[in-house]
Amino acid sequence: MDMQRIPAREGNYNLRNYDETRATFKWEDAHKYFSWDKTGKVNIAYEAIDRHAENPSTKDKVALLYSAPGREESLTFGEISAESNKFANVLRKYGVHKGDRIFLFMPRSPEFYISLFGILKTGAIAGPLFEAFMEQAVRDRLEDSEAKMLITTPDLLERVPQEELPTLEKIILVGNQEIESSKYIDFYNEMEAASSSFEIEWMDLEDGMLIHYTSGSTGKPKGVYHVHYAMIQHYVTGEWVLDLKEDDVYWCTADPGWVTGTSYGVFAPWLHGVTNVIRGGRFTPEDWYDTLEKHSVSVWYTAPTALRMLVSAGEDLVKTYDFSSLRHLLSVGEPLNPEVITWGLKAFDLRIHDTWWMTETGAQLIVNLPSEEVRPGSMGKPIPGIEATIVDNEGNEIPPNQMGNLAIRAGWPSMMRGVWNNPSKFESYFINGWYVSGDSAYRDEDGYFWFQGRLDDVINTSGERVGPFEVESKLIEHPAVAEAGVIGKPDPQRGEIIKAFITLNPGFVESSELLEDIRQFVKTELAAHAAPREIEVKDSIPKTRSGKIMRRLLKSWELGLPTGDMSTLEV
Ligand code: 6R9
Repeated sequence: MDMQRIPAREGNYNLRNYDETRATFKWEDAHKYFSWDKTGKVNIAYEAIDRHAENPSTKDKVALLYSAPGREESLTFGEISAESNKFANVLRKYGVHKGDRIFLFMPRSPEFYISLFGILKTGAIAGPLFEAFMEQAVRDRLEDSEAKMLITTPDLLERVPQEELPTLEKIILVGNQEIESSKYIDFYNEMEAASSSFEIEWMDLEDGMLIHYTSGSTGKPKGVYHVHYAMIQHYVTGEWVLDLKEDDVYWCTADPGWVTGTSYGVFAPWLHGVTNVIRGGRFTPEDWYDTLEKHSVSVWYTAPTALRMLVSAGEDLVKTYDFSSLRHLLSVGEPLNPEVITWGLKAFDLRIHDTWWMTETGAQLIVNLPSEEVRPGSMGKPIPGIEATIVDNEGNEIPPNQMGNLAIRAGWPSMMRGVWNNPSKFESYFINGWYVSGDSAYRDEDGYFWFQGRLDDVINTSGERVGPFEVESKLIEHPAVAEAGVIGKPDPQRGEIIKAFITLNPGFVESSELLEDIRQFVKTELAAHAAPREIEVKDSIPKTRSGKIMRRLLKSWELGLPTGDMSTLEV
């Protein structure tokens, strides 16, 4: 079943002795990299930014290399430190304190990163929102977290239902606009007046740092809650897995609205003091290649959908660029097809290193290390400090080569510490001391893990996690839709696309205009990436006797598979 195995090349990798490190490593060993080893107090903003700004040899090093259509900018560690101090002062002035939830809803921009570190410096908990979210998605998240402030742009403001968010005291607007309400604060005016020195809030290791909302198969999105101590794992995986070295130019393509865009788009590179490329917007293959070439990127962390798009763009395009600086390639978010790895060897003369983890896990857990053999199709092996296994439904470990639920021994540093407002949801992840991921996988005799699929109905489209329930709920708000069932349909480029089955209310007749209207409705109220690419009208939607939509049956229909046990189907 294995494709050809790809051995590691000779190289000066940060982690060269996996087995030995695995046998001896304790998380406490990594405390020495941080100032809290002496003080017991911590702030990730200090370790990622201020520490390098205080050091004369790194103060003027470029931290952020930003480019977007129409804007190019670079900021040093010293500048981000000073600017985020200013922003922390602005937040303090308006009453932000430790533990408050402060949300960010804006495109990737230097202001985003300055604001994020400003928030963290006050001890508040940051909540980044993906810029494509529409009103419903924004409302759900700000409501559930009882956000006190929001930083956004005038363009995005119309998607914020302010009247329905009683806890939202102020909105900081990044962009030129007339300020008409006492609720609005002008980012640039306030920054101009603010002092660039700030007494950082020293936190305990287990104090809150970040909330990322993510989707499950039922209910509204869950606020996955992370603490400052997570940084130890961001740091260690930055060293071992990203293989970061002082002179690297690193680029992670993920948006900071998703966990990869914070853990590996912000924290891991800056904890290592590495120059970090941030590219705004969604891309074409030409944009990706331009960015890699223009900034002489040396370490690139991206996603299978992006790589598949590059494959489709063809090998001739690759040959027109100079990628001689590139030395390490990584992927996350979806299964990485072996064919893409084979293509990577040809196109870049490099292996692509798959990594597995989740919003809930906060950092990489199962990875392909640069010094280890790559088995194409496998997610790799657990990093030192992590125990991973496969369990059955009762939480008992099962032998190699048998499929089951991928599970991790609970208690690693970057593990979520809660689901906001939902302790029972949090508890439901754990059984017998294992965190149970909901991904099915098996482990081979040599300890490599092989992803098989999701065990629930969560959809993974272009690496973005979408809950079918949210899409169904939005669909039935459309006047024409009576019932809806939503599934992920396999797609060669995007992994899965969203397909909706609906029934129509009396008086509505199926037409392509109507279906397009329904699609647009989801797109404009929830998010573009959550809008079904395909909608099929049915006479009825199959449900269990207790009224649950049988998404699995819909999927079997779609794929032309046998429908299996239908004994719970409503008749
Ligand atoms: C970091 C991130 C998590 C889900 C996860 C799994 C899928 C992630 C993967 C992978 C196959 C990999 N996933 N990495 N599937 N191979 N290397 O993506 O977090 O958005 O929470 O998604 O993504 O199904 O459970 P998140």
